[in-house]
Amino acid sequence: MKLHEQYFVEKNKLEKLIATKNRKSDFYNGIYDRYENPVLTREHIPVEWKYDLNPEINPYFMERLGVNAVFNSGAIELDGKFYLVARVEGNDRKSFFAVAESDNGVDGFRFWDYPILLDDVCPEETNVYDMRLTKHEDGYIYGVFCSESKDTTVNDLSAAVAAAGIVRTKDLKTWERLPNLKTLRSPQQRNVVLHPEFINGKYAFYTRPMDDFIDTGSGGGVGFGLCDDIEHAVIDEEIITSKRKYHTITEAKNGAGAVPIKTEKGWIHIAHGVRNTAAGLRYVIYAFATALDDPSRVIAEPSGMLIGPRDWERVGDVSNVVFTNGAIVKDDVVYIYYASSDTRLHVATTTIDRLVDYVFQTPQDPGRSVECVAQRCDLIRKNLEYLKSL
Ligand code: M1P
Repeated sequence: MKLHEQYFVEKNKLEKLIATKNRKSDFYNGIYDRYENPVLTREHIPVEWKYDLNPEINPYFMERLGVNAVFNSGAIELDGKFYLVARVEGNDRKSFFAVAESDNGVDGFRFWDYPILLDDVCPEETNVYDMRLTKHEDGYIYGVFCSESKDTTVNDLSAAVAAAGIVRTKDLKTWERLPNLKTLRSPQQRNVVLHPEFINGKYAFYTRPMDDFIDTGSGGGVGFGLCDDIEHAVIDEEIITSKRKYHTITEAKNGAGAVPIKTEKGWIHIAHGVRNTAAGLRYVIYAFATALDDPSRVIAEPSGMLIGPRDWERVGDVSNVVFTNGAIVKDDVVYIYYASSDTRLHVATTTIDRLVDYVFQTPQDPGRSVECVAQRCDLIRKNLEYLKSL
């Protein structure tokens, strides 16, 4: 029997999509560029992952294992190529990881033949997602992700527990699973990121202490903790770096995103902040810097968001969300991979110089409307005076 004719149609659609050039859009803020197309979507999934190609078994060429979304992706550059470890969510709601590769970081992303099959070392684990990839100075690439299990201690069908899973690799092909991170003082963890350098000879993690699966409760923001042994990672004390604050973009919660970027002026962090609204939680991306000699100490905190959901980014499975867990720096260009509305993945590009300028020169949030207006009036007055002087 021959392959179903629709197979070729679907294959051609995929090849055309991968070959589509991605151009900068006309969005302007001087800080970063946005692009016309997402870099990864559910349409990028290989045909062989969804259909049984054997016409005897699948005469109607039906999707047997559909894919719902491709979004929050870890990112890494290796030997000049751009790699994303994407969160792929099946129609069955389970997420898994898959590597997609591109030569230029803005288009042409193609999934490898197989997704990543993790070692099944954690029988209670139901779901995995949002891997952060750290090129650590110990020589390994670490993937830290959310490992989600059912909370069997309460009588609630949807109660869950989030922990930080850890894997390591040298080539993104062979993955060694390590025991999950233990944080002695925080019952749950999500959005955990491994710092790329040793701090006082120890592994350093950005954490997100949480009392509950959704609510961070007493968790005050992005945490920071040290551990001696990555093969049995245990963090006792977590101190808070970037704090949640009342009436800001981080009021409900925040979390580390991309692995911090080392610059001459400090470590630059690209994270997410969440606030509550009548329409539900709103997720935006923000940036801050910490000191080179102490990556837990915040030294610059520009006001407000860096990236907010715009136009059609606002709509998707979980609307009004932008979220990042990966960025790549190559030849001083910074590629920030961010997902919109838990549905698809985009890229925004900037440069190290621009990012440093943004983080260190953007004024802080003064905290109250009246002071924010005064801040803006000051800018306007200086501008009008400057224009008059020309
Ligand atoms: O749905 C939005 C995001 O929600 C979670 O983020 P947080 O832990 O800060 O609430 C994550 O599950 C993330 O995957 C998701 O994009």
